[in-house]
Parts: sequence; C-alpha cells; structure tokens
Amino acid sequence: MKDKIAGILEEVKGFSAENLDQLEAFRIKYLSKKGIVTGLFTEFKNVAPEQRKEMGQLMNRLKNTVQDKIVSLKEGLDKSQDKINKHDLTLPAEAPLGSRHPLAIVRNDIIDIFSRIGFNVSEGPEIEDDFHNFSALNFPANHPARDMQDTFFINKNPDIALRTHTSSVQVRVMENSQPPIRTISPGRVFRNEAISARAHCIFHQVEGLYVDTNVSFADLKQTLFYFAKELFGEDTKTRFRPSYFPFTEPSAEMDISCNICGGKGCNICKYSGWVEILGCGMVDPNVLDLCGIDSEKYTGFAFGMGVERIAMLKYQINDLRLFFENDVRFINQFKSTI
Ligand code: 2U9
Repeated sequence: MKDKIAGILEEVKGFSAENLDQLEAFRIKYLSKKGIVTGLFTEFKNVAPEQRKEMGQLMNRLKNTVQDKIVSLKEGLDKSQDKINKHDLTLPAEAPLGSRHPLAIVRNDIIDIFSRIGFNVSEGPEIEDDFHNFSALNFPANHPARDMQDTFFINKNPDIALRTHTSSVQVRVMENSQPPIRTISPGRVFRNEAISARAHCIFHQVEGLYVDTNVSFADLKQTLFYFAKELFGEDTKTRFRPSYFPFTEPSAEMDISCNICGGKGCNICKYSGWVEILGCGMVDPNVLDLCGIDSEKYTGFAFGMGVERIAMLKYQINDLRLFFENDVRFINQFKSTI
C-alpha cells in the first residue's frame, strides 16, 4: 500500500489542467465518494495496526497534496480567465483607420500634379527675416504687408516675422542653386487678419517657380491650364486677368470656369461663370538679380494659390473655420487615394 500511495502521489504532483473542466475531472477522480483517495481510506481498515500510524500520515499527505493542487491550479486558471475578460473580444481586430485632412488631400493632389511635369518640392522656415519674406521679393519700404497691422513680427523685431507667403522658400532655392529651377513650395503662412468665414490668420499656400532660359508667359499659361484641368476636370477652361504683385511683372490672376455650374452661372461664381483660383506672373528681373540669378540670361514664371480656397471650391465648403476646428464629423467626410 505504501508503494501504491507513493505512485498516486507522483501522479498527482505531475498533473496540470488546461481548463476548469479538466480540473473538476481531477477532483472527481481523487476526492469524490468513489475517488481514489476516498477508496484508500476505505482500505485503511485492512491495514495492520502497527502500520496504521505511518499509513494514516501518508494518506493524509496525499489528500492534502490533491487539495492544494486543486486550489493552486484553480487560481492559475482564474487569472488567465481574468486576462481574457479584460479585453473586449468583440472589438474589430484592427483600430479603425483615420482619414486625411481635406487640406492635406488637396495639397497632395497639387504636389502630385506638378511633380508629373518635373517640379520638385521645397520647404523652408516659418520664421523668416525681412530679406527673404519682403526685400528680395521687391516689396517697397512702405508696402502695407510690412506693417505691424498685417504681419506677425517676432518680439516687435521689424527684421523677424512669421512668413506671409511661401515665396520666401523659393528665394532661398534661388540663392542656393542655379537654373533650371522648377519647384513648388507648400506650407503654412501667417497674416494678421481677423478670423471669419472667409479669412484666417493661418492658412496654407502652394507657390511655384520655374526659372530657365527662354521661359515665357506662354509657358506659364500652358502649365497652369494643364494644372487646372488635372485638378478640376478635363472640361475646365481658364482665363487670365491682369493684376499687380511686387514680385512679378506682368502679373495676372487666373480664373477657371465654375466647377459647380460648368460656366452657366450659379451662386458660387456669383453668376459670372468664372471663379478665381490663383495669382501668377513673370518673375520681376529685380527679384532674380536679388536672389543671385542673372536676369540677362534667365527668365521665370511664378504662381501662388491658397490651399483653403482650392479646397472650398473643390468640396463646396462655405466656412474657412471648419478646416481648423478638426471636428471629426467634418474631417471624416473626406477620403483620399494619396
Ligand atoms: C518668387 C517670385 C515670385 C509667387 C506668386 C502669387 C502670384 C499670388 C497669392 C494667391 C492667393 C497668395 O495665397 S494667396 O493669398 N499669390 O497671387 N504668388 S505670383 O510669386 C513668386 C514666388 C517666388 C521668388
């Protein structure tokens, strides 16, 4: 009987359970009315009196080992069950994907269109000095943009300001390289404006620059005509109206046929059939020279557009402030492929 108990003890010590059902089967096997341990106690009456003390101790040790085993295995199984319960197994396997901000979608579309015809992307600082933001771009000393009312100067220092356009990036490109230059500069710009449905003190631009030998106004027109058709559709028409900017001469504003009514007239185009999308012009020779490019040898065209304005037209958004509030009910409506 001693050997039998020793054998059972080894078996009990080696047991493990993967689940509560297996543990219950173990309990029944050893401790139930017809179980192995209970059976040993029934056999006990046949043990010789001189062996009873030793056998009794062995049997009690076995019974305690079975009971301890059940308690410790149950604890382990409860803990792993807790871990499973703490996670909501009904949730989707992956977190839902976010969506791109509409301004990022439009900016990426614009970058993509110009990349296809050889423009690279240039970036630069948002805090600029007077030369890169104003002087190199031919802004006269008394120009209103240089006024505290219109520009955010840093610590009232008239030489350091938040850039008011990304043309400053292109000034840096010209300083650091020679033609041919074909570059676009997307980025945030800052102007001291009261916030309303139509204006904001922060907005986004994409400005473009092409400098080489023999670059003409015809190149400008054809490049921007291609751009308008790529962004707004093959049937889009363009027209150019004379304008004025300190950094280009001649200068123009480009309209596209209204993308809502197709040119028939609606309240978006104020029944004119046309909407303005960008400004452009031939780079003033003074600007080329100030940036280290020989204006006798090279000419260039440049353009600039507000990304918010393009996005408002493309998606028929009537309040600029929506772009900056980041309300997911607004943001989640936009899907991009880029
Ligand atoms: C260099 C020289 C010239 C970039 C240009 C415009 C015309 C223009 C506005 C559109 C709406 C800014 O966002 S907006 O307010 N921009 O009309 N920008 S030509 O001309 C340059 C750029 C770089 C070195």
